[in-house]
Amino acid sequence: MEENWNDIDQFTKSSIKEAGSKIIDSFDEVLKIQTKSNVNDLVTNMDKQIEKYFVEKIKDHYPTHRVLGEEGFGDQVEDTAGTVWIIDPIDGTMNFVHQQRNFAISIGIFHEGVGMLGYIYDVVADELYHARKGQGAYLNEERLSQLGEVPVEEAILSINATWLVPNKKVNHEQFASLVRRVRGTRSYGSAAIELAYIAAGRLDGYLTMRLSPWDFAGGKVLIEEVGGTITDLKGNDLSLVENSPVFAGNPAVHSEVLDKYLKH
Ligand code: 2AM
Ligand code: CA
Repeated sequence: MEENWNDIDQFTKSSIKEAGSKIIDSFDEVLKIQTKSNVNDLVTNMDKQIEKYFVEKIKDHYPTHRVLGEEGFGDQVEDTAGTVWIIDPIDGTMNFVHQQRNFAISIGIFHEGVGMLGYIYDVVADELYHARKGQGAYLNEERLSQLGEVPVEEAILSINATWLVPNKKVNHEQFASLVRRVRGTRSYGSAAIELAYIAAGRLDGYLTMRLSPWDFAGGKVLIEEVGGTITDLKGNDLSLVENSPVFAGNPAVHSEVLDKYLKH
């Protein structure tokens, strides 16, 4: 089926702004906080309310589209046929709860597995990153540049300290040697914001061990639109329906770090 991508783009932008206002308004209310997979994996009534808002609105306007959402109010999506929305209503819930900032709404819209539209809305900063395949990426009204070459020595790498102490998933010493080599490290606690910052050239690399499709779907469209690279830790394409470690970055940084620190 032919989609009207202009129409979908306008609809998504206005829905995201409205959802952002709902979240800001909720700062005056008492949050209901629950835990999910472990005591630090938080979910609030707002995560659920915002996802429901998107699912209901999308089903109303685009009944043939499927929705994969973190909180499970959308569809059971196991393949990428047709048009699929991949939504995280609040990425960085821990930041939302503890800091009331540094969280984002993330949406990627895919057609037959191809990323067509990507959005990351840093609600409190009022920064909407958006991209449409082949038509450029923007931060609010400003067009983002294609990513230029950055040497690893001048790179800012986003990585969580978890991966620099002994852990079950990766060789922390190899990561420590990379951290010593780059210019600096940061960690914002929202995968969506870290991916948006890669697209904007504010970060040059982002390494993380456990993301779900809704954490990276919007960022993938944005990053690819500015010539960045986003893969798993071996350089393979990310699946849109499975969890994966993620390595995103400036193409020069991505290729060198992959060869020297990750592939073997
Ligand atoms: P969330 O806030 O939507 O859960 C924090 O380091 C980043 O990783 C956030 O983007 C967070 O998304 C995500 N995250 C935290 N725990 C996760 C888990 N168990 N699986 C997948 N993503 C996770
Ligand atoms: Ca979330």
